[in-house]
Amino acid sequence: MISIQSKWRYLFMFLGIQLVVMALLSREGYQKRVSYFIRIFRKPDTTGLSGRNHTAAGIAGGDVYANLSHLSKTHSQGDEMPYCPKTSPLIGGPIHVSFPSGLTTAQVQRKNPLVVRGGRYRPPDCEARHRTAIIIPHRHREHHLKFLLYYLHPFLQRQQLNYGIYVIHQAGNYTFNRAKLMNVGFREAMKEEDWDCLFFHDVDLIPEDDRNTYVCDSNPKHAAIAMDKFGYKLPYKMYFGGVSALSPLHYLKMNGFPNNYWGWGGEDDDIGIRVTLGGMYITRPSVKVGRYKMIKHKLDKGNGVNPKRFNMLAKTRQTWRSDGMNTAEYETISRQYLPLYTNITVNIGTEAGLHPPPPLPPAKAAVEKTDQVPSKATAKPSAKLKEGRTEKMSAPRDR
Ligand code: BGN
Repeated sequence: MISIQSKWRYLFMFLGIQLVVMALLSREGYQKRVSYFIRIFRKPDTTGLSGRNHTAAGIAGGDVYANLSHLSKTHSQGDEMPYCPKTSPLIGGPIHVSFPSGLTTAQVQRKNPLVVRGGRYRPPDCEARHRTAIIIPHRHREHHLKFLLYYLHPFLQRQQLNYGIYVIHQAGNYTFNRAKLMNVGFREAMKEEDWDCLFFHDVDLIPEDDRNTYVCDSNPKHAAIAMDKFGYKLPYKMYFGGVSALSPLHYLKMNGFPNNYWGWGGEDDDIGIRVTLGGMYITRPSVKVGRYKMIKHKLDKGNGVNPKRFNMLAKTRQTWRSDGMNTAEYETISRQYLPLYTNITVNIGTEAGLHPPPPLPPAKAAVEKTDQVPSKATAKPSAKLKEGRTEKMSAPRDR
């Protein structure tokens, strides 16, 4: 018969052998499997939004709100405020990004007490060296916007920027036009402030490293060089999508962005070509720093793939001077200064113009069999739309 004492002895021996085996496995390169077992016994992070963690590619990431809490609410007065240091002491490198389901806009507001009306911020303790506007083309992506704001506000505060966030919301249900909305964003943001840099930012891309500074270079900058969806690599050499940064001068040199890319694809390539046509080149941060996590989603309704994009891209060289910020027509429907951003809702019209003719009654349409007016061009402007202000951009300065 085995006594109780010897039972304990066997149990300890068994556990000891287990530990030795795990140590050996770990030494032999099975660290991943061992750490998997260790993680099972660790207490999970219930909020998913704080603390250190690992991104998809295994780089440690910190809490984006760490080291911001000590910033005081009162701005220093008068001339004596010194310039912020060239490199912000608040920058911490990799950021942990996750998307928990319970996040609310009120929580994002509470986390950002120094952000004022319209989503504006400037460092409380020093004079910012840079003024950056973030332009976000938007429709039906409120959920993504909430996450972007949760991460972007502290990210920009850590960089000690004077910044403002503009969400440019396309009114109506006609096909989405990302590039034209960015033209609107440029014009509307520049009306408010002499921004020295504009970041054109997709709503579903979250920066994962705050060393990716949101300031402009001497040439247009493509910031989203390494996205998780492309395996943290540039998908092709001329890629200019996701997040890009241009100074007002860069923007004028390339006549802004094209207005006629309706639907998904090609407009970012057109913008990339314009950089070269404007006599400039594309700069990029390193792949280590220009990392982004994309919030997963399906292709939106109203943003189907644009079948004309290949033909249009082939003609950019001929069209860029006559289609761009000098021809972007739109009507501002509303401008709201919300606590976390400025929301500008615009009518950008359809392929048939700003005020497309109303659709023909079905019987007449069948007789005429016309296919000149696209079938979706039914965005009849409402009374509210008609009240809006029509904008036509001024011609770019000669280069
Ligand atoms: C490209 C798209 C881009 C898109 C990237 C990444 C085109 C034009 C035809 C060559 N370009 O293929 O718009 O951002 O993929 O998804 O479709």
